[in-house]
Formats: sequence, C-alpha cells, structure tokens
Amino acid sequence: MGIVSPGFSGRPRSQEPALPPGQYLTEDFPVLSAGPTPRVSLDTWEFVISAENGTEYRWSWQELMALPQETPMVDIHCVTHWSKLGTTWQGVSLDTLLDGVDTGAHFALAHSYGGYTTNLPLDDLRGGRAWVAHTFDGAPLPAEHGGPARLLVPHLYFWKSAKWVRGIRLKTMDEPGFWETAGYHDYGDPWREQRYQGD
Ligand SMILES: Nc1nc2c(c(=O)[nH]1)N[C@H]1C(S)=C(S)[C@@H](COP(=O)(O)O)O[C@H]1N2
Ligand SMILES: [Mo]
Repeated sequence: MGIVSPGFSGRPRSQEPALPPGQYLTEDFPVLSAGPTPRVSLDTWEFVISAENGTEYRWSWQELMALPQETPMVDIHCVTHWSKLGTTWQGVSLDTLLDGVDTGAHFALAHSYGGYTTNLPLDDLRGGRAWVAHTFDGAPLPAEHGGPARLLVPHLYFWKSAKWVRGIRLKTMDEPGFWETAGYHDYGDPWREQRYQGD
C-alpha cells in the first residue's frame, strides 16, 4: 500500500540538530538592511579598532588583505527565523586584528559605514568565532550583503554581523546598538532563542 511512516526517511526539520529552535532552512540568501546600501571605495576604506583609552588601530584595505586569511564555513541564523547552513566566507579573524591591541575592556560596539551599530561582549570576538569577511562563496562580498567587508559572528543572531563594518569600539561598559536599543536581545544566542529583551 506504500505506507511510509513519517520519520522513516528522515527526521522532520524541527528536530534537525543543525537548526536552532524556531528557525527554518533557506537555500537563498535574503537581504536584510535597515537603510540604504552605502557605497564605500576601497581607496578610502579603513577598519579601526579603538581601545577604551582612546588608542586607535587602523588597517587600510591593502593592509587587511596582507594579513593571514581564513575561510570559515559556518551556519548563519537570522532573528526573522531563516537559517542558512554551510556558508563559505573568506576574511581576517578578529583574533588576528586584536592581537596587538592593548585593552582591558569587556565590551565591543561594532559600527558601520551608514551608521549601523551592534554590541557584543569582546570575548565573543575572540577564540576563532568572528571575522572581518570580504568574500562570500569565492567572490567579492556583494554590497547588499555588506561589501566591501562585514563582521561575521555566526554563533550569534545575524544582526550582530554588522554589514559595511568600519570599526569596533572597545568599551568598559556595555552600550546597546541599533537593534538592541529597539528591543532586541543584548546577546542574541540563537540556541537559547534570545530574540528580544527578556528572552
Ligand atoms: N550595517 C548593517 N548591518 C546589518 C544590518 C543592517 O541593517 N545594517 N542588518 C543585520 C541583520 S538584521 C541581518 S539578518 C543581517 C543580514 O545580512 P544579509 O543582508 O547579508 O542577509 O545583517 C545584519 N547586519
Ligand atoms: Mo536579521
């Protein structure tokens, strides 16, 4: 009679271990931007880490590209419920960028060309978990997805991965960014479903 028990040929997606609670899989790559796409020339592009004592560490595009490059393959999770598995990027680890930075700060506020901001604990930028990414799927990161370069912090909801990233301010006190000020969770762990304040 062709009776196939559900679960025989595969687990339902809601029990897919690679998918955090409340997320669904998408094959395409949605664009989520709170404002217009800024156009940033590589000639004037720079990435700046400013320490809590005011010291600034700067990289031009050429200097960023001369640093050791990594090719993370990661799953990404948007708070609007889509997840995309096995995305491939290229970029520079924040471990590399923070290596010579003298800081005792515990918090970071990423800021972007165009004005977007997002906060996260400085520790979450360390340990091989965060990159300044300039390449997606082997090609230069398209402007709508954050090119020339974006932050990539895939273990947190994707709003923490600031597109068109311009720099990171290291801070003694936590300071909420754009979506965090609007009611989204301060930390945003998709596995604990930390979507909104109070989750
Ligand atoms: N500068 C900037 N970065 C941003 C955003 C934004 O509006 N501006 N949106 C965030 C959100 S909510 C998500 S889900 C991802 C979307 O990245 P994508 O458009 O490449 O899918 O970027 C994040 N980074
Ligand atoms: Mo998002």
